[in-house]
Amino acid sequence: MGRIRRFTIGNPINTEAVVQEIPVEQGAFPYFTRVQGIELKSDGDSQETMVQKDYLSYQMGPEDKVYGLGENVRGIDKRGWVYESNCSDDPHHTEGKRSLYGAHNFLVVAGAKVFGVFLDYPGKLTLDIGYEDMDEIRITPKDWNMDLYILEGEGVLGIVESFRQLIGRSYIPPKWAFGYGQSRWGYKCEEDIRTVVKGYRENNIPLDSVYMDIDYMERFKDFTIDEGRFPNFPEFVEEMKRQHIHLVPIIDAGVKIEEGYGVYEEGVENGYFCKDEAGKEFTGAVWPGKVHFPDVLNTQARGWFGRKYKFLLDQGIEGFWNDMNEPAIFYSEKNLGKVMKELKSVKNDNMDMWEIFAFKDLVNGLANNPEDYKSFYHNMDGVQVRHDKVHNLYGYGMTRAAGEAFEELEPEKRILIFSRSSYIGMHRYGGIWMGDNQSWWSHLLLNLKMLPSLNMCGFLYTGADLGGFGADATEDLLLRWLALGVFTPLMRNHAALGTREQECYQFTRTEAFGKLIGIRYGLMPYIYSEYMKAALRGKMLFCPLAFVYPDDKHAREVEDQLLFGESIMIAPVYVQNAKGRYVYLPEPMKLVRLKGMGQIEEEALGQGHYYIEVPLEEVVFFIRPEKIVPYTEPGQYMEEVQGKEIKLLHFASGAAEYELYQDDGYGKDYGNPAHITKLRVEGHTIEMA
Ligand code: MIG
Repeated sequence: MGRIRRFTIGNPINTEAVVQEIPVEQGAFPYFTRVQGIELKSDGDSQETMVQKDYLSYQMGPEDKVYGLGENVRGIDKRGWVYESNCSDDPHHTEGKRSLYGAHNFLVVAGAKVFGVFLDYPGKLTLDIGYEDMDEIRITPKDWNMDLYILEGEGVLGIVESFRQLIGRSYIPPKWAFGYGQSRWGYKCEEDIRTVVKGYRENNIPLDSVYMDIDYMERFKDFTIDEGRFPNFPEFVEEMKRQHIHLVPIIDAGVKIEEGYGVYEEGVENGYFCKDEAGKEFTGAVWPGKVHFPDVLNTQARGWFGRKYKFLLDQGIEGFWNDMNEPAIFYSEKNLGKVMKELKSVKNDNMDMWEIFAFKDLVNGLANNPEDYKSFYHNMDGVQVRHDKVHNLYGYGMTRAAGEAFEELEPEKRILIFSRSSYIGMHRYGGIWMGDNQSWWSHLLLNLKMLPSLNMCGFLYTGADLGGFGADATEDLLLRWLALGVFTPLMRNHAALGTREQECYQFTRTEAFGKLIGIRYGLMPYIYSEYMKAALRGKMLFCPLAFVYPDDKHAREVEDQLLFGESIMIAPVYVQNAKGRYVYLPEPMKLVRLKGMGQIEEEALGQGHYYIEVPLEEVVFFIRPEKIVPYTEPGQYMEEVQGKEIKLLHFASGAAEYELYQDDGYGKDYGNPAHITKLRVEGHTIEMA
């Protein structure tokens, strides 16, 4: 095992990101130096200004690569950009952004020296990885109160494994949550959901869950059901279960202000909401109009909010997604008044360029305004903390609320929960989805690149909105995206209100969709086993080639292929109209071509570069030497796959072994050795193509 060293700067807030007690070392920390002083900076209009600099600096070598940062834009190698940890509700995941919904401050530098660094700091943190100076890492927190962990060990993988030990076991969802799910913002009533289920079942496209977006609620109030749209909800949940469908409702962070609404009234009575400077409930606005934010960083308030999920558990619900928990704020009551006044002063009948810009900026600046985040407070078990100092913990707190409550309310049963916003530590309580991406080919690739970075930070149960959330999806994009989604633990197609309908049955090649998603179910023995082992043993599920073949200079550069579990390498097609793609094999591998589970072609290939044809309807992957992939016959839903005969794909020349993990998919006796079955094959001489 590697070495973990902890250094404390100032007086850090306890985020509970880590689960191991590491003694604090005194003295200077290794690798980084703190640089302080005055710097002249040009502002882009050739104006020079003096700025105070104060950051942690690391001088990168020419060969250094920098991995990590979980959910973020750009590459697997993070070098060459400046990132921020500042959880943001931003639906434009473009290269120019610095922050998405999560804050995952873990990096591994790999070059002449290999080490990891975790900055346990819940405020805004700037991570410049070769932006100001191509060869320097500069890390700048808002204030100097943090725990800094330095990790050393056997290569990148060794360091990641010690980090995962440090932060504790990743969340494990119920098995049905590995099935395919359909979602869309806009399903409004029972009939809309029935139509979706019918569309899938009639076209023989497998389906396990349908997600319920905000419209199921009564005027967007958490823990309510609109009775007009869902006249008998428990009965409807049952009706869906009879068709083997799990309904997964959304929960938003803001609680509507409304007399007579129990959640609001209890929250006010007990002081469970975040307060402003004056000690009054802070008022922001989100979907329901004005809301208060539950103080999920306070133990009592967290317990209270978590127990509210019981309202839905009691009606047969077994899974949830937590949204808007950066927290997103459309506007605050206080700022709205100010902006309205200022708007009047710039508005006239003939606005010039500057006036119209000012006008637009004022309006756009209402949402997620940094000033608002400085204007409310948490009661962290007796200590008043201004929100911006702990901003990145809010989504973590909300999902922890749910996770802790599930332990109490359903101790024997796994409940599905995943969140939009997160911080390291939250990976123990739930998964995350990657937020509001777009129906763009570049976002298919971004989805792939984010997977290993998230795994490094403990987030294993994750996936992107397949087909893309914003913008209109095309049939080929959805097919290609599903061919990646076949491997992601969360496999969910989700789309925004107003975009083209993208349920698989809306397109022409329904048979191809059925076969493609069928592959997910067929490979479930492997997918589930690998997930469980990765979670229980603290390993990567999706791994960059560079981590496994560090001495192979081609493998080190590959950013569009990943190892998935111990046996498989994937290389999805992410370019429109491409008939296939180039693939690099760092060692001999067996190509497996699936035209649905019924038609499997195999071909052994030597190490090297190949152009591989991949028709739209097919899934292609590669099996590593002496490795096994268990599979089975697909089904229309998870329960239909459970217990079917296990068959083996393999690429073994000698005797090879595989540990198959099987359990009932609900229980929590994870460590039970009876869950592991050792599979063996006696290989044979392999003919290379
Ligand atoms: O501001 O609930 O990321 O998945 O469909 C949009 C509506 C609010 C954002 C989520 C998205 C969801 C949408 N929500």
